[in-house]
This record gives sequence, C-alpha cells and structure tokens, in this order.
Amino acid sequence: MKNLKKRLKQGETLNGCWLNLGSSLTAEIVGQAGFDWVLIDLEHGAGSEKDVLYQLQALEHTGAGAIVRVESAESQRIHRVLDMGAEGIMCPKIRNPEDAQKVVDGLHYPPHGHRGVAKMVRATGFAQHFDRYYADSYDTTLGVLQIETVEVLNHLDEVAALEGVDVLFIGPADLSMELGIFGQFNHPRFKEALQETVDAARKAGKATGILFFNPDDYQRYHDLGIRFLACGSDGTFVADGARTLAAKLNAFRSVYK
Ligand code: 3PY
Ligand code: MG
Repeated sequence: MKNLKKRLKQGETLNGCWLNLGSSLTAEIVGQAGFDWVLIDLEHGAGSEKDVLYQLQALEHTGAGAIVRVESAESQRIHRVLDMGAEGIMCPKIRNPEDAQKVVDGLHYPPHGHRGVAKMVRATGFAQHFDRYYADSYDTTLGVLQIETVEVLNHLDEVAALEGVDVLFIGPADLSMELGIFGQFNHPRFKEALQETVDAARKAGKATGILFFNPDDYQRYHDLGIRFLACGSDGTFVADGARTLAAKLNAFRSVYK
C-alpha cells in the first residue's frame, strides 16, 4: 500500500495518470517515473481483469499507488480487483446517492459496507496477514466516484457526505458530453459544475480529482482546490513520444536527402 487515502486526508496533492494499454510493461515504466498514483482502466482501455493482476504485480516495487476503474458498481467487479491488491477503486457514471452507496458497499467490509471476504488472495499476502489487512482496510482503501452525469450534479452534497466516499472525480469528457458542450472546458456551465463539485467535496472534508491531457492545465485545476490530479495515460505517452520522434526523423530526412 502507498497510503493514497491517508495522504489525501492529510491534504497532500497527488499526481497521477491513467494506464489504458493493459500492459504490465508500460505500468512498470510509468510506475518508476515518479507519479504518486496510477489508474488501471477497465471501463475503457485494452486491458482485461486478468491484465490488472500483472499490472499490479509490476507496480508493486514502484512508488505509485494503484487504483482500478471498474466498469460498474457490481460488487464482484470491485471485490476482484481489491482482492488482487488494488489500493482503491474508481467507479464511473455515478448518478445519485444510491449508486454511490452501492460502490461503498462493495468497497468496504462490514460495518462500513458489505465487501465479501476471501482470505487466500494477493491483497492479504495469501492469508498471511488477513487480520492486519482487514483491520486497516477502511483506512487504506480509497473510494473514488466519478462526477460525469447531469443527474449527480443535483446530489453532490449527499454523495460527498457518504462515509467511504473519499474523492469526487470529475470526468471532463463525459461530463461535458452530457451537458451538451463536449470538450468545452472553459464553458461557463462546465466551470460551474467544477466549482459545485469542489465546493461539495470541501464541505464534506473530501478531495476532488480530475483528468486532463495538457500539463499547462495543472495550475488552473490546482488553484480550484483539486488535489487528485491525473494527466495523460501510458497510451498518450507512447503515442506522443513516437509521433514527436517520427516527425523529427522525417524532418531530418527532408533536410539531409
Ligand atoms: C472522462 O473524462 O469522462 C473520464 O472518465 C476521465 O476522467
Ligand atoms: Mg468518463
């Protein structure tokens, strides 16, 4: 565990990125690069649940804490990735407090939720330290809920106040799409939704997060009080590096031909 939940509670700003290639090798490279956290994506991206295991193993010896975005709040989806050793989960498309409670139920053992118990899993050292894992799990398992539907904007205070909800994470692509202003991140309605999310989280003593692709947006979001920041993905890093290099080589070829 890399103590993401504890560090957020202490008010730290945590820098992260997405992993959407389903690759244990890019997970390892990115994990060694200096990010505080990474998100292994099962909602989108190329990886399967089995690939999550290999990515978590690759990340184990790096400084990056790993959370997994599950495809739905189905408890089995949440249990399986937590049992594999994920430090928390992100759930997309939360609409209301009932959706949020379903996530919390899958995330935590009683009395905080209804997570199913399996002792012989990777997260517990294959039963070697189940008691310790169980005792610490509420304080170490991070619950990240995505704010990206129009409906949830009417329930932000109730969702933020739920025990077990740690981060309200804005999904800018889906949220702007649902608001009918796709990609217009400077649109007044988008900015208003951002501010409402930050305000609700702050009132409840919770953190706010967002994904962006241009590092120059860091200050804008940080100034708003967003502290769980993700920029780019292993896919964008490979694509950017490859395109930049290919363009340079092609430019040299046209000069030195
Ligand atoms: C979105 O932008 O919709 C996402 O889910 C990524 O944060
Ligand atoms: Mg989304």
